[in-house]
Amino acid sequence: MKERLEELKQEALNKVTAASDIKELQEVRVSYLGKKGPITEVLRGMGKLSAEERPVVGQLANDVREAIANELNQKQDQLEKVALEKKLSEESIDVTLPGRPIPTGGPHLLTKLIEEIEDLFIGMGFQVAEGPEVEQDYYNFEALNLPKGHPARDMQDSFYITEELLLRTHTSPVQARTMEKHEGRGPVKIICPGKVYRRDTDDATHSHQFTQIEGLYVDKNVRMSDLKGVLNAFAKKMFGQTREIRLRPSFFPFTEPSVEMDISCKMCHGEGCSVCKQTGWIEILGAGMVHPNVLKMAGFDPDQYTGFAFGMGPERIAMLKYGIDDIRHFYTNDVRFLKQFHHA
Ligand code: 2U9
Repeated sequence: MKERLEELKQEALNKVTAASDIKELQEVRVSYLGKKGPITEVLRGMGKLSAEERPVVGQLANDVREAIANELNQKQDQLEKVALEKKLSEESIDVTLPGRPIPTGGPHLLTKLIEEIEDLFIGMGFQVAEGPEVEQDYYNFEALNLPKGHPARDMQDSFYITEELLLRTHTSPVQARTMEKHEGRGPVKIICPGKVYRRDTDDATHSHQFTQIEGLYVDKNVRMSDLKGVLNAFAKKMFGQTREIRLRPSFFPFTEPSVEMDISCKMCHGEGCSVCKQTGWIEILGAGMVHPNVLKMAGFDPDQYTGFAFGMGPERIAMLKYGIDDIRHFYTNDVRFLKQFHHA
């Protein structure tokens, strides 16, 4: 029996030495130290031994067991260490490698331009006002000196929802609503950016939906020269200090007198070229002194209060500023177009 135990010990230790991974080692542990293993088998046969031999063989069996278990544990530690080192080396990260760029979006060119224009006017004391895109006929037309039957409110030109509701055709109803809220007391000094809708067939210069920024300043003693000063400051900040402005007489139902503002052409410095259609000037916006009827309808006394208003199309401004030749580029969202105006 002693020889058998020594033999088993040697056999087990050889297998421990030969084991190359933890799984193999576990198999050795189960087969030699498990309940059905050969050492347990030897111990079962101890009943046949004499009383003197029994404790000696028992002690030896325990020593063999312990020796195998020690060897197994040591080998296990060693294999675990090797496995951990392998895993760590495989998973090591080189933090000095350059990162992979993640594509990011950004605000739309029009959004950025509108915010830029807002900032310019905020710098001159204006506040930003917004209102609904589905508007009442009253605020969109009636309150702006466009009574029912007026040629400028042709049903063909507007998206009507019901007889009294439509998609706003300009942002002017926001000014009308804001004035009404002031209950006849100035000052009202606001700019109103937003989407507007017209029943147009889309082409290079027309879109059924586009954006506007309109401004309104109503107070005592607001004069045409205030309008000219504000618009001149805006044009120079937006297009460059060397640009000149000029006002030409025009007509809008909601302003009297009305003007259109041009800026001098950057391309030809007033000489005449294709950009300015040989005139040396480029039309930028419309403006005027708020019509007394509009003041009255919004609850302001036209004998005490005067005001100026203006309106512009951010698409047109962007097209001039960046040489964009088709208004549809703003709305078809081709990323090759959009990306050109996206600087992180
Ligand atoms: C109130 C009183 C007056 C707003 C004005 C214009 C002139 C104008 C167009 C230019 C090109 C809009 O983008 S565009 O299509 N606008 O020329 N808008 S004065 O006048 C108002 C508005 C509200 C209560």
